[in-house]
Amino acid sequence: MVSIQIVLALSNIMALTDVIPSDRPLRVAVLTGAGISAESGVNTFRGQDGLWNGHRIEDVATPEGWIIDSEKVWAFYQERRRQLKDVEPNSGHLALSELEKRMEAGCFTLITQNVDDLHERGGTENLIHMHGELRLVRCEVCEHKFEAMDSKHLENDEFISCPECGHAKVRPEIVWFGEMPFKMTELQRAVIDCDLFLVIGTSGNVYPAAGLLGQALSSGSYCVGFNLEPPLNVDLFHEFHQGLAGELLPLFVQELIDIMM
Ligand code: BV8
Repeated sequence: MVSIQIVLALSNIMALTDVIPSDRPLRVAVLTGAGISAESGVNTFRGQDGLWNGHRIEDVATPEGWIIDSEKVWAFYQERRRQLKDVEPNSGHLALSELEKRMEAGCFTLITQNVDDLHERGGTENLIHMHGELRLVRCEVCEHKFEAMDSKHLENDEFISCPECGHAKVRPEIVWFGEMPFKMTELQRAVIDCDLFLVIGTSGNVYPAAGLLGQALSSGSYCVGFNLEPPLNVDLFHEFHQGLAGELLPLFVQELIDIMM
């Protein structure tokens, strides 16, 4: 732990002080991926042999997969919804919500690729779920969106019909491969306008999420990465810290808060 503190303290203080504007509040944008939820017990996407919870991603996270085998896809998301009650936010989630509390209103945006609800349960408020939310389902006929977390929704894997129009089979409110991520304009604005861009717990495999780092860099943001392994786009960071988000983030956030004071 001491070695991490020395590394973080030395690199952060020298560079971060210059990032903070003298004439206006600091603006921070954050992008998180499955790695920030890993210490809470939520499986990441790419660690095992290309399988994810025992499934090929193409079979369970694509519109084609939904058409071909809706029962399999529905059961896959029902199981992940049930798991939400067994996991809690970890120190990485809590560190980010502590940072948001110290920022001026409108100066902190957290963009997550994750569909779990650990950031909001950890206290983050200005949050964009660019790949959707496990807790929600959507009617493909009338677009009605609602939470499906009651016991009546989760006691079995029966399809849920739309309470608005009666359509027999609502879909997960999830962005599958080949579908456009949510709120792209809003999140790109936050990334382009920020002074400091933090990228945490993502392998840099999936676009357009992985492309946000290049956009931040070209708009002059100071870009800092935190990941267990160097991600595919590691060379783009001004600073990269290798390790567990749950250990690195509390230290980094405290250093940043001390500098901002
Ligand atoms: C789109 C919802 C266009 C599902 C998800 C070729 C090149 C470039 C792009 C493409 C291409 N072919 C196809 C594409 C596009 C495709 C894509 O990027 N494919 C990749 C695989 C090549 N992208 C899309 O389809 C996107 N849409 O492009 O639309 C379009 C345009 C116009 C009109 C319509 C459409 C949509 C992508 C969204 C897919 N949905 N999630 C679900 O969750 O059920 S993506 C899925 O992957 C999750 O959201 C996940 O978060 C995301 C990214 O994965 P990571 O978060 O990075 O997770 P991963 O396991 O990979 O890595 C975790 C990291 O954490 C690891 O590096 C590990 O070392 C680290 N770690 C682990 N523990 C810790 C840790 N770090 C710190 N601390 C720890 N404790």
